[in-house]
Amino acid sequence: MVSKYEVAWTLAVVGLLAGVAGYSALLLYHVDALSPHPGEYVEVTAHQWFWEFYYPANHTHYNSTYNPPAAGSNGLGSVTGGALWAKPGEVVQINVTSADVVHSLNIPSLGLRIDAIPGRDNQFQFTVPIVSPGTEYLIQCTEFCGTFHGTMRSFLVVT
Ligand SMILES: [Cu+2]
Repeated sequence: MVSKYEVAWTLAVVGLLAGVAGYSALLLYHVDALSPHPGEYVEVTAHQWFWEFYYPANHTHYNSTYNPPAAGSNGLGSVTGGALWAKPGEVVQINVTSADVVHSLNIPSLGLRIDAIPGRDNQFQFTVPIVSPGTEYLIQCTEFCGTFHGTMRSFLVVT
């Protein structure tokens, strides 16, 4: 014979699991939701071996050029020509794709990584930390993409 306690604890567990499952499904949906009005929108195209940043708002393309640090210094080197420029606290949407092989856009200090895959647009939004203008965050390709993979760098520059 089934006791009323057995029925009660079975129903309690079923209710708890259903609640957790429902809440997880909602959360998963919202984690990937994109804001309809990002502050900055940038199309990023990975190339062997540089980053191309396209700002549709003013129809401008910038290609990054990596300049290695001077001999003997242990700096990161510099990047000229192209960067991801954004204001502090701004929501930035990036669409990441590749013109040749698989690359990966990584901003290690922000814990951000999006694969750049030929023929595919990977969309992502993130909020720029509220820091003083001029702060730079390293962008490094993290998918081995050939000879000069290690120099495929740029910066997120807070303006
Ligand atoms: Cu790469």
